[in-house]
Amino acid sequence: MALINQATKELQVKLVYYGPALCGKTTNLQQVHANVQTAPEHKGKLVSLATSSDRTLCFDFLPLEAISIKGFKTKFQLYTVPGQVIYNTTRQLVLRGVDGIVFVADSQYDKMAENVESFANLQDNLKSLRMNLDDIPYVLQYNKRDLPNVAPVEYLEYLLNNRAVLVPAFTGSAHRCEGVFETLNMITRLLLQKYIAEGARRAPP
Ligand SMILES: Nc1nc2c(ncn2[C@@H]2O[C@H](COP(=O)(O)OP(=O)(O)OP(=O)(O)O)[C@@H](O)[C@H]2O)c(=O)[nH]1
Ligand SMILES: [Mg+2]
Repeated sequence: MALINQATKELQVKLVYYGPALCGKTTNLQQVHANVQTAPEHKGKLVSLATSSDRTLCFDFLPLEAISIKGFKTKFQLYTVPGQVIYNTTRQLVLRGVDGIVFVADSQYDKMAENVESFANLQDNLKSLRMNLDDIPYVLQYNKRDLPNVAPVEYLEYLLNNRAVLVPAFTGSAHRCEGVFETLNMITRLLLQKYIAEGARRAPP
């Protein structure tokens, strides 16, 4: 759950990058860490627990302190889940207390079943935590657009962006940092809108 302190105007939010194995979640965080425009003291360490072949074993974690937005000093905690199917318990743990989600899909044609399975797994895991994707801001990133065998964006939209409310979707080539900040900026904007609006509703008249 986001921690909002109206007195000190501080907001702390947890963002989780979700998606199938090898879709590029960790790469997104590495690019954010390498390229974010923030004072060094506001950029935390990128902590990764990986196997010897660089697959996320537990999670990647990157704390970021943004300069104040609309008067709120905002801290973002960015996590990725391990995409490999066997690590579902870890995915559930990482999702606990999530405020916003970036679902990273692998655009390659032969990854469509894995994308759909991972998106369904996300909804199942949220349910097991008594949460609902309808209530959580999320965006989609169609990654690996640089590869030759990618599905058209319309097809990815048809498969993944077909719920009652259409959500923002971005194409990306995360290893070249393309689409990485567009995606992050949008989810942070959605979160700030949500929490600042909620804060305003709760504020005394
Ligand atoms: N061609 C290409 N390769 C990419 C892109 N994004 C990531 N990769 C590569 O894909 C591989 C897997 O990327 P990761 O970021 O480790 O994937 P992940 O989603 O964290 O995988 P898990 O931790 O196993 O769930 C790495 O070799 C990346 O360099 C991209 O946009 N295009
Ligand atoms: Mg990873």
